[in-house]
Amino acid sequence: MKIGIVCYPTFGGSGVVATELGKALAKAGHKIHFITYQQPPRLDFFNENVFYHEVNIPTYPLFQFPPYETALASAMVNVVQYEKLDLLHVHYAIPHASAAYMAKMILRAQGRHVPFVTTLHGTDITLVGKDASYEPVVTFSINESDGVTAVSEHLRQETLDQFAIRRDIEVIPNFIDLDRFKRQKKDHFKMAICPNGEKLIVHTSNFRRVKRIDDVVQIFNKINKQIPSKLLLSGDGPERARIEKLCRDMGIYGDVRFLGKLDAVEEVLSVADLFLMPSENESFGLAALEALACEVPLITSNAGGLPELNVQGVTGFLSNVGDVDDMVKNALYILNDDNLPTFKHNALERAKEFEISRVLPLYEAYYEKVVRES
Ligand code: GMT
Repeated sequence: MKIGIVCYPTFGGSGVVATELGKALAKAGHKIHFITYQQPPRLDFFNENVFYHEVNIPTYPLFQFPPYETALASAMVNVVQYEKLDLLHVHYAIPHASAAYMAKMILRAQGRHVPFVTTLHGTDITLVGKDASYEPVVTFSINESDGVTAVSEHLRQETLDQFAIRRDIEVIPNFIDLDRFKRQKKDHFKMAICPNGEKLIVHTSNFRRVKRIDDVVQIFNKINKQIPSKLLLSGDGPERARIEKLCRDMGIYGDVRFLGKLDAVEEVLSVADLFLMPSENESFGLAALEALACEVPLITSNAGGLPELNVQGVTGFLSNVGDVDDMVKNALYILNDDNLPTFKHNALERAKEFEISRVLPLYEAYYEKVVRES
């Protein structure tokens, strides 16, 4: 098939899912056209089936807010026309689904039919989409999509609960490429960070409030008092400066390292003993799946779709949002040398259930159904 993929070119989350999906589809022989305002970070390889179309967003003194959605819809129209696409797949509803609807209507007026699939990733529903400023357009464009997928059963249910949706939503979970995300031998790195055999705890995110990074720091501080440990924080975002100050104020800055946005997060995960994700909400938790693939057990909240990934007492533990003491108690249990090897083994076994080779056929079958029925 010839498929157009629209996404945010982000280091994590929906941008990574969209890019990795496109790469895998291209390897499977489909022609994949990425339509984004910037090269997605993971689109870092050459494949004869991958094409990149940058959305041009001209500015004008009148525009306090350049009309991105208009530019994106126009780009979709052009790419569908000239590349004769069979399908558009937009990741993250806002504003990609309404732009796709606009493109579809323009193409229809020209006598060309192109269906579009919208994948809901989480905050487009749980945070931003619910806002009254966006809700009518989000509801409309979900209902008008030719296919809709959500990355967890929880997100599917929440979408049905929060919006007036009158169509089916297919659950297709996040996935992982185990050829890339695997535990690598990085002993020198571990020695440099943990010279005295400390345990290594990792958190990766976009440093937004929804990630509850205060809890990450509090959990780490309490663990460190019982089991000498170090904390690596990878990623960047609006909360980072405040969290750095918090670590200084708590007197633990020497045990915490801020790594910024990393291309090869799997290298850090390769030396980790525990991954923390105490999020307020998390539709799936792709970063936690990446940790599992690198044999790192999880301490997570039980929010959103996390119970669909993290298996209580097997791959780690889940606690109520904000229950730092329970998370610390569970973390100490995992980090006990008698328990850690079992959790690491279980982590990889669980990650295998989300291997990309299992999930790719679900998308392919869904595309075929949408094209057939639209
Ligand atoms: O984690 C983020 O805040 C980024 C966000 C995004 O939309 O890029 O991630 C969401 O989509 C990911 C891929 O489907 C999910 O694994 C994340 O759980 C989800 N984030 C939230 O729900 C907060």
